[in-house]
Amino acid sequence: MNDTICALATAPGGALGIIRISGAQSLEILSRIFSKDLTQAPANTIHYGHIVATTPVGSATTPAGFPAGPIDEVLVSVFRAPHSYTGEDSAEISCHGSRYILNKVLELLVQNGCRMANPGEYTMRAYLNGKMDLSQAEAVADLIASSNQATHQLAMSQLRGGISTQLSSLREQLLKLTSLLELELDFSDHEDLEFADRTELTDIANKINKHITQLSNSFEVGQAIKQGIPVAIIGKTNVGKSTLLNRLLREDRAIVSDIHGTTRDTIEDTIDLQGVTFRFIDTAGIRQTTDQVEQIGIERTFAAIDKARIVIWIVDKEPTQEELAKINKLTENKQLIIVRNKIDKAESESFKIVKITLIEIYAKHNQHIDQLEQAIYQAANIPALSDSDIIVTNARHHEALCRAQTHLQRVIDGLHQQVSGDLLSEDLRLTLDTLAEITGGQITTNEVLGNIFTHFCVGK
Ligand SMILES: Nc1nc2c(ncn2[C@@H]2O[C@H](COP(=O)(O)OP(=O)(O)OP(=O)(O)O)[C@@H](O)[C@H]2O)c(=O)[nH]1
Ligand SMILES: [Mg+2]
Repeated sequence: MNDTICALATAPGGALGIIRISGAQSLEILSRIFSKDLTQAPANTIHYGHIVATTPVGSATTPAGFPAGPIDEVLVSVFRAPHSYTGEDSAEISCHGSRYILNKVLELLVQNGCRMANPGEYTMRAYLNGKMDLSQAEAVADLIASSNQATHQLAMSQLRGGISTQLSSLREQLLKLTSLLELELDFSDHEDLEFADRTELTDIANKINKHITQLSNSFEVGQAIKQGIPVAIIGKTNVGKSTLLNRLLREDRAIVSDIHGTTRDTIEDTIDLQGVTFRFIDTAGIRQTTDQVEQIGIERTFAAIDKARIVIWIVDKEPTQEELAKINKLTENKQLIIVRNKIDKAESESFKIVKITLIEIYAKHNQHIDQLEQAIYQAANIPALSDSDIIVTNARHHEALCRAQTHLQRVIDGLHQQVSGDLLSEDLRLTLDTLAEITGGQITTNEVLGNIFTHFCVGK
């Protein structure tokens, strides 16, 4: 924490490259290689100048491996503690994006006293200096990784303290419960005093439990949004599954032919619908076959159904009641969309299927695909991604919420079984501590922190 660190903060290949420096010595070290003295530079100022291997005043000889003249013409932004990203004195050098220049500047910084930063070290310092809590620090990594509107919005809400707010409200309620319980303990000898009875305590505990459950349950949809919502496209051979995949992806991704059993393996790709990523999986058509390879493909179809949240079942003629029953059983707990393809084949009349989403398309000529996309988006049942709807996306948070639930459940059971207040207090304390791990209140060991921040990119 005492070192002054440096790293390249931008991806290679751009017109500019930004080098970040942070730590107490930042401006002193930088001044040794910059054409101006920045040690007294005020906070939040930008300085134009040159990076040079030898300071203009001082030694005249250029170190081996460096050009005699300026290395680059740059802008330096100066930040002062505590008003910087890390909370420390820091600077950002905007260089030209040449790999040679950037390497030379970093080399010079290290020669003059900086250490190369570890992945996520800037954000870790920001956390340790109290600039943000741990869940916000993790949101920074999610924000950098966000690739669409939904993942961006989830990361932004977490960065703005969405989860932290929910947790502090839970904390307040848990503390209230603790104090009511302690009141019971302190005055339990006074028979004439009335306390909150245990039914009331149970009510409060149940309310908290409901809130925690809601948060931990949101993880499933959070994961789906982060990784792309899996949609399996299934049906008999030759009904047009691969044609539909190609229409949805707007490219000829899968081979289409009128030979039954064309697709023998699963084919996956993603598209964004209304800012949410969907992962479509085209599958081998389901039929009786003696072909071993096709049989393996069909087994994969069942595995794909298993993993999917949404199943699109394509038919080209009216399914029998028996087929319908089979599909319903196969897609229990999933959103099923029945798609009738080849509506151009005029001999078929309208289906009599009721109560199930049925979309009619003409995949070959790209007709009604937009209607189907709308149905897919609705089936995904994405909650409104507003600030008030907190969706847990982080596995560490989810794990802590589940543990907190276990502790709280012991409190609820204990209240019911007339367990003594001091034992209940202990479980309440564990619930509080476990929830505090999410924002970092109870996490101090370097190992745990190291683990969280190594997943960041260098320079953040
Ligand atoms: N008439 C008509 N033909 C279609 C339509 N959609 C697809 N087809 C044709 O149906 C045949 C089968 O299409 P595929 O997309 O390969 O069907 P599949 O379900 O992937 O077939 P398998 O991979 O064998 O299971 C091809 O000849 C397509 O051109 C449609 O809307 N109308
Ligand atoms: Mg196919």
